[in-house]
Amino acid sequence: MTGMPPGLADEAAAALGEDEADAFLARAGLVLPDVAAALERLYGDRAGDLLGRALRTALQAAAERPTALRRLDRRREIDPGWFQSPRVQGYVCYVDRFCGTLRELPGKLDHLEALGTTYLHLMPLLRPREGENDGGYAVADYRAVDPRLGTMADLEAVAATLHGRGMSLCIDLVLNHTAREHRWARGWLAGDPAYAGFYTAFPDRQLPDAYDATIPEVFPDRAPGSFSWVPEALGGAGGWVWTTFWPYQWDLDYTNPEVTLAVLGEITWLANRGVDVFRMDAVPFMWKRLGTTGQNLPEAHVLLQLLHALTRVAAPGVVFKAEAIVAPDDLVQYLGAHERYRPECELAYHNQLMVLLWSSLATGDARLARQALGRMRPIPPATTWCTYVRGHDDIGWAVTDADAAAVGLDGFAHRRFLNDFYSGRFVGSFVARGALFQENEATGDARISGTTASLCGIEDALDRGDDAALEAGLRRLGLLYAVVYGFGGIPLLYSGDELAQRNDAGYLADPALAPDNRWMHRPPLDWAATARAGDPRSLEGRVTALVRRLADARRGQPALAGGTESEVVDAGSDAVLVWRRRHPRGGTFVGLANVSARPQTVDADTVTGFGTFPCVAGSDGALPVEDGRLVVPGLGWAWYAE
Ligand code: OTU
Repeated sequence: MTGMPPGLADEAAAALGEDEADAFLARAGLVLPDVAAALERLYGDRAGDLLGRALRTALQAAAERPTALRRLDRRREIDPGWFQSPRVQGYVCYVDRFCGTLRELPGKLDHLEALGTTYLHLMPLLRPREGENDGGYAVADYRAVDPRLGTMADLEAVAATLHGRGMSLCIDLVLNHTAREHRWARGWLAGDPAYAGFYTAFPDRQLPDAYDATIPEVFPDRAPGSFSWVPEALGGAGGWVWTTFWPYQWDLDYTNPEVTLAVLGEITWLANRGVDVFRMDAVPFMWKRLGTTGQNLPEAHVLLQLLHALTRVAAPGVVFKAEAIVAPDDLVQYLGAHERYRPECELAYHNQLMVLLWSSLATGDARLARQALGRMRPIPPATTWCTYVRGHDDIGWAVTDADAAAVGLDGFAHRRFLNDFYSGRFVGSFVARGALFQENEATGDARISGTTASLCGIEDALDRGDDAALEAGLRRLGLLYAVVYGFGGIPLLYSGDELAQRNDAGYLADPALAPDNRWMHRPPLDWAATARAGDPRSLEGRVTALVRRLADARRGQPALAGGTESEVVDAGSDAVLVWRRRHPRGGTFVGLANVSARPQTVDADTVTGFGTFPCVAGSDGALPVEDGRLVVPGLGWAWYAE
């Protein structure tokens, strides 16, 4: 049995005062066995000494925690499921592309409030390296804001303003790697003993080749393999530095506990600036082992659990969101779905739902979605999903061969079909204006870039002046967001989607952005179009009205709270996705979405009592009943609830 490190209780009392120290020690005591076990698992003999140092890092952060944030913590300790409420609805944007700078942000919150936003995810904003920086995912300093966006004081002011409005703030935390310009990387390269072992370099290709043999490539077109030659490495002899992503993003080596402690210091320091949710970037990659894919290793989970527990000892109101774009069985693990539950991340991106929705629209068939969603393992009640239609990244077709085979599809052929379809190469039911991202000649893999509206066929319809195609495109966009807002979990509205913004070619003019076509779906928010959104007949007005309708309807649905999961139901039509949620404290919610262009009927009785529930929202109002079956119009959706 591990005890509290000697002296810690007195230090806590001195740093925090009696009352706060009591709460701090209670929190620490609760996670102590798990933290000690995690340290031992990762660092063996060194664990004993590390425990004291880790808890002292947490104590220091607790002592520095501003009063207003402590008050928020207290509220969240009383209501630990605060992020599971149906009133929590997200908006995702880049500060510069949304409003310019952090200073201007508080003045733009009315736009968000009108959309029902209570959770704001600001895309990478910590100081990145100069020049190419992967959209801010190459961080040179975790304790500074990108000067183009403002200062740390501005970020704190934004957090305080959001909290004042009952909103929470999410920022990206990129911990798999730093920019090669980060102080730690410079120190390591220069041989400073304080940073010894912070990164990994090999003198020759022997081990890099051995690792590369089983690690899939993330950016095969311009960054093949997982290592980059750095002439200054290894004392000037040169070495292959571990760089999973771009050559300027150097992977931190978490087998070194000094890295873990340093990172804990950065997380807790940022938590004290007012961040509520950390989007933990690229977590599957944080631990490596020869002969594996280098993703989703058990130690990566132990590491996350460790960082999570210690962060919450310092800042109990803070929540982690996993960004793990991996296969469904691997994905649920980030929510702590282990044999024995240990908190890890409270939130994770529901990449499966996102991918399956786009797949369903392309085929006009919901069977694959039903199959893959239906067999996902349950997630712990203390966690929930972030559901989304589009994000800042490409869409990678995470459809497993097994799920494809179960509905009579060939996985590889289906993924290829989806790439053809969404890059407009497939002349099918609608023309999606996406582009291929990271086409890999060797494996035949590729991913898709493009905005929601462009992928839904809206851009093509507008260009051709085809009103019927435009209507269909709008119905697709509406259907996607209706599923995402009604599925349970935090729905994320991606900036620009509220205005059906199309692909943006502006990035091609900037040499640092031009080679990465993900920028086509990161358009600056079109404020002129927000003015048009006041006109309910305009394109923008219609989409904005739809989002507001979803947001309003959602808020009033207790069954959309977390703590329970959606169950996918076969209601007798292969083209209609039907899901049902039952809230433990009463209330049932049923959602339907017809992914085909033709009307379909579903069996009202299959879904218990379903025909008798009132329709709380829908593309076409309450669904008509014919011969005991409900008729769902083409690309129509409806929410029913009792
Ligand atoms: C993330 O994405 C970010 O979302 C990207 O924008 C960054 O480029 C990247 O990390 C590096 O920081 O592979 O294609 O399973 O899929 O972390 C995007 C997680 C990515 C990875 C994901 C990564």
